[in-house]
Amino acid sequence: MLSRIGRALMAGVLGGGLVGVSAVTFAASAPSPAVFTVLVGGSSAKGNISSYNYYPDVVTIDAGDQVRWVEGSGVHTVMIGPIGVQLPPPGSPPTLKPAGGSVFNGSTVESSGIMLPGQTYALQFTKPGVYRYQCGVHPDMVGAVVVEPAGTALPFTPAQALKASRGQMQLDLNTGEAAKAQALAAVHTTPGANGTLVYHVWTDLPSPSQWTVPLTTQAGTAIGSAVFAMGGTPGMSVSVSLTGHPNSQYRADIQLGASSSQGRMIHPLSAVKTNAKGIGQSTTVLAKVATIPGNIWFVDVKAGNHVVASGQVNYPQFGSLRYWPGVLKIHAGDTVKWTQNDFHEAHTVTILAPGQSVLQAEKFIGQAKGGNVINGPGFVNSGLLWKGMSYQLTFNKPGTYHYLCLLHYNLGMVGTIVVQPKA
Ligand SMILES: [Cu+2]
Repeated sequence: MLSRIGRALMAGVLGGGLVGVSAVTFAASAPSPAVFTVLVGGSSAKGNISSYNYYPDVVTIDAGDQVRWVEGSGVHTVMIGPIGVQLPPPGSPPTLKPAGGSVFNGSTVESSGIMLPGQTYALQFTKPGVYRYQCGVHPDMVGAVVVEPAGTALPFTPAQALKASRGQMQLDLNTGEAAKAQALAAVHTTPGANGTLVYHVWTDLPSPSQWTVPLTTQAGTAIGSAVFAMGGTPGMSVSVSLTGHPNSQYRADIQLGASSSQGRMIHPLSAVKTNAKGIGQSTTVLAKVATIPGNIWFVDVKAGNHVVASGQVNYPQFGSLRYWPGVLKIHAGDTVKWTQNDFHEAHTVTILAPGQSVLQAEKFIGQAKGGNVINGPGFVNSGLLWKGMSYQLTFNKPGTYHYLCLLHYNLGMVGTIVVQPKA
């Protein structure tokens, strides 16, 4: 379904006259200026899975139209600036404060400040262009607004765009639900010292480290794929495989916000040379790119300047704000090792001392406290755990130990270790 949306979007943009290719368009019947809604963050019915995306994360509008962001789940911001201008890094003070007004003319920096569920933020766009925007809290949460000249026929009406966006959100949440099963299956033990066991607990959920994007012609025929492999050193590799004309060369690149957007290319990829059978493959390493954004990238394959195939990168963005498993039974002397899996967030593993409030404990949020052995009630804190980091704690005394994440306890990120007497 999503690849169809991607193609419809691509066809619409192509048909909008940017490259002079005629294609099916969906003429917007909304009043002008139209108001396009973008959902910010999502969560599953049970609340265990959160998604880190803007929906739709590419919204195509006409100059004069307004985009209205509606916060759905979690804590996010919207920050946008001129094309090519580096915005302040997420988490830095300017990204968390409101800035600007209600009109974006392409040359200012506009910021919503912190948005909580139910809050909205609206901007009218007056200058055509492709604008990337970001969340000031989550480094990999980005979106794009494609502003066409006033009067251009658009790929989606506001109602159609909203409907497509719910599909995007569901894909992210469904992928997160599938990762949950993987998380629970990963709980295992390894031998510890003196006949004890080490229990391996995951904090949050891992995102796919590899992602395949089908490359299709405008008519919808699949001619190849682009495979993104993350977590490599350095950065990410992108392998483009395709079947085309024999003994030919095809250009490939990554575009922002739409296929075939002249001047919007963000990463060139190595050319693909086909053999006598028309089969070719190339691999490009993007050294400075660690993860891919949700849906704002398009891979284009070109013969000369003509786009022969394209694919939208629908990379799912989700997390869980949970420990897996939430309740664990061990024996005195055993060790629990937590490993942080998600790149969207940092978490802590924190046990409060008797009578200690979360507010008191939060003063030490970034500091490891209490060591790696707990012999009874007392304050223990992992410090901030980012993706790939681990923390371990040996429990010597039987009892029930409740722990929490200092950043997300109020969203249900709590766990329990039940320590039984030595077996
Ligand atoms: Cu957390």
